[in-house]
Amino acid sequence: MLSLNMRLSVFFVLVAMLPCAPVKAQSDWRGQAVVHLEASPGARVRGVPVSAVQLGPGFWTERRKVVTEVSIPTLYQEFEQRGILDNFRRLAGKQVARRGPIYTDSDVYKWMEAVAFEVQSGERRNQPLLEEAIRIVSATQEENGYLNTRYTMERLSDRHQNMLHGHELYCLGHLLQAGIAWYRATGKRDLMDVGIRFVRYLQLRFGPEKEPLYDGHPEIELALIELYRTTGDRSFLDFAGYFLNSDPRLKGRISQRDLVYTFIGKPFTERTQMEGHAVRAGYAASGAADYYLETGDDKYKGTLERLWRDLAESKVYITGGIGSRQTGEAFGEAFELPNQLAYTESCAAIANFFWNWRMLAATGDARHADLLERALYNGINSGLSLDGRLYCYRNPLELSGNSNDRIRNPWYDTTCCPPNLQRVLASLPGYLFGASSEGIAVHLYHTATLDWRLPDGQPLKIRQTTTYPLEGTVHFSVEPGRETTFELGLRIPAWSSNTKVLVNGEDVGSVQSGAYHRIRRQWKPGDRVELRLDMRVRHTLANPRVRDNVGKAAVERGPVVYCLEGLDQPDGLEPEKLALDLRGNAGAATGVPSRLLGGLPVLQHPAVEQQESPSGLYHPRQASRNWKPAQARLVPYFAFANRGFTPMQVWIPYIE
Ligand code: FUB
Ligand code: ZN
Repeated sequence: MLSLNMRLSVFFVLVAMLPCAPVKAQSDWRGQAVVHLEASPGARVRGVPVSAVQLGPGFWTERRKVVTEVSIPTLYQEFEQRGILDNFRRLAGKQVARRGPIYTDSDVYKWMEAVAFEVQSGERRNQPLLEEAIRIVSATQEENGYLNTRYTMERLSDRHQNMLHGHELYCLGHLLQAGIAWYRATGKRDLMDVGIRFVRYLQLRFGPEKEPLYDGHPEIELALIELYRTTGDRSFLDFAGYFLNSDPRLKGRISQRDLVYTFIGKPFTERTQMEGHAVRAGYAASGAADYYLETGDDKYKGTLERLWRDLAESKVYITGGIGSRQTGEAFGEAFELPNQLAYTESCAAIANFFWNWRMLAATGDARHADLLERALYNGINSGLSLDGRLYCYRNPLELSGNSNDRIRNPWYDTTCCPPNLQRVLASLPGYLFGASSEGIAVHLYHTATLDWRLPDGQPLKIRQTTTYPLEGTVHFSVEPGRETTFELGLRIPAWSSNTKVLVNGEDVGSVQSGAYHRIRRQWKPGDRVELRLDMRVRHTLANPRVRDNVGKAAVERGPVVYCLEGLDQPDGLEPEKLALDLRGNAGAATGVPSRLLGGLPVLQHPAVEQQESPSGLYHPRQASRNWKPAQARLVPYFAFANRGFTPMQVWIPYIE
């Protein structure tokens, strides 16, 4: 009599020998956006392909250049030096030990996805490395479709044994996303088919009426839904729904602690707040938004809206970072937003960005674009050093300048953030514009040319020219193939309180902030639009329930949050003795553009310096404080800790 395990093995070998049900890929691989919503019933705004947007000179072009020339090749070297690629070669016979944490395969896949996005943009410098990585990865797939360097050979018996913390499906999700991005770059299915074979393997064994399956780190949902969009195979969407809805047989099998930490184990629609591990919760919400976009299920929409409000109204940092607690890398309670202890992992800000992109697609609401822009310029952008060699895992809002706190590093044992940052920046052209049944929306401002089409299929080019976020003026030239009526929607950020829009030189009148300004008219080739955003320096206060920020203000300019770094302060001014002077003309800060800091201005801000520091831990309150006028220097937050160890703070005491 064969044991159960042996019978299962025979079964899987037989299944592997059956011809795999072919999955047709949608033919127009060139026309697919990062999140491809062409046929999605719940989408009000859809993205355009990365290849349809050519970025011109400017802020993100500089950042992307650094990613291409420095970050991507150096991370590949790190993978080689640290045996991460050898983990795959080992399965093809190389005599080495497996290295790295259980989820390290996913770091390679995210890196691959980043390069595939570059190729979508026409940047082929790193393509040979990617092709080599595809060969290495593909060679290790088992006959039955399984692929993971951890749960094999001497650890084969661990396979599927620890679904809660094992990351098998998390790694597969990233493999699928890499395969899809590569397919959309080249039309080549090789890597995507590797992922599909793994999914088929799972679908044979797991699911409703089969063995229950769950993933302790949401991610596969996003990937499966994108695979559905790419191939049209509905079983992938249903499989994602199976994870999101949670197998009813799991009820009672997952502890309360893990229900919170992993954000799985009960139906997504029963969630009432953002909690637990921030990346997991953010990816789960992104996957759920994808599910809504494909199914139009209103229960999902209601839950998503509720969770989003919970986040936006009480749990997001001003930098767009999320996750307050280092323990469990988790959300805290409402308004629990410590600065120095903030966990704010780069991946968590990215999850916030992904989620808001999908919410924007579902609703068309500018608040989602505002939040994703906030995360992009600040909490995500800070994760990559200016030279592209170092990465933040945490992105705190205050640092003591202690050299033990090595906030930027070339590598982390858990190196999830570096390739995640790379894939976001590589895919960025795909996030500037949106298309709807009414016309085109502009979500993000940067010099760029969109070469796309109108809903009726006729070609349309839009060129934006700007130095944003250095300045707030954006010029558009609109080039439809012929004269035609459609809507051009310009996002007016909530922070732009005095905005002007001119069409062919004529002021359109009042413009509402925090909304899309929709210009519906008959456009003819050569029409011009000018947008003038309000780039005055702003002072922002936090709700007093954020105890760390009481009596402090943050300084913002456009989408960029500023911070104060000790090394910039003149005459040895000590940051802890300094308060911003908001009396009189609070907007008196002036800016001097600095090449060093992403080309954005360093702000000279009126301040006061406390003369005597009272000694001792406690002291009587003084009736009047002895202040001396001073000038504080502020730099963009994303550039913090690029010039050595120095104290830093985003929230700064003020007098008024
Ligand atoms: O568990 C995989 C990744 O490692 C998570 O997304 C990050 O938060 C880090 O814990
Ligand atoms: Zn990370």
